[in-house]
Amino acid sequence: MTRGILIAAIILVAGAASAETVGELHENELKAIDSNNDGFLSRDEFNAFSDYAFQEMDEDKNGTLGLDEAKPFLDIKQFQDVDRDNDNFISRAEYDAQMNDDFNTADQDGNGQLD
Ligand SMILES: [Ca+2]
Ligand SMILES: [Ca+2]
Ligand SMILES: [Ca+2]
Repeated sequence: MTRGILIAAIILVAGAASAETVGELHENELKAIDSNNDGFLSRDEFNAFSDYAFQEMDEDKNGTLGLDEAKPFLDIKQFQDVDRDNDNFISRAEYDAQMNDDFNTADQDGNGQLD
């Protein structure tokens, strides 16, 4: 199973050195994403964070992530997992699809929030 890009994006935004799962995120890292500070990561908060992370990675602002842009955050295996049509670019649609999968995977009890 793919490790997904959720963790890479969290590392990017929150500055976490490493985190294997959302459950292992430290308080400070969660706080950076948990904008209403209720200790849970809602779908809306996740989407806002996901959008921010994409903008941060998309250095040339062309709406896709090339290998060079993604390299600091994703290994080649992760990149290929996300690049579903294998054109060597991660489009916004491919990114959103992956982040959505990652959210659903992390939301083990299916309540729409990560805690
Ligand atoms: Ca929240
Ligand atoms: Ca780009
Ligand atoms: Ca692609």
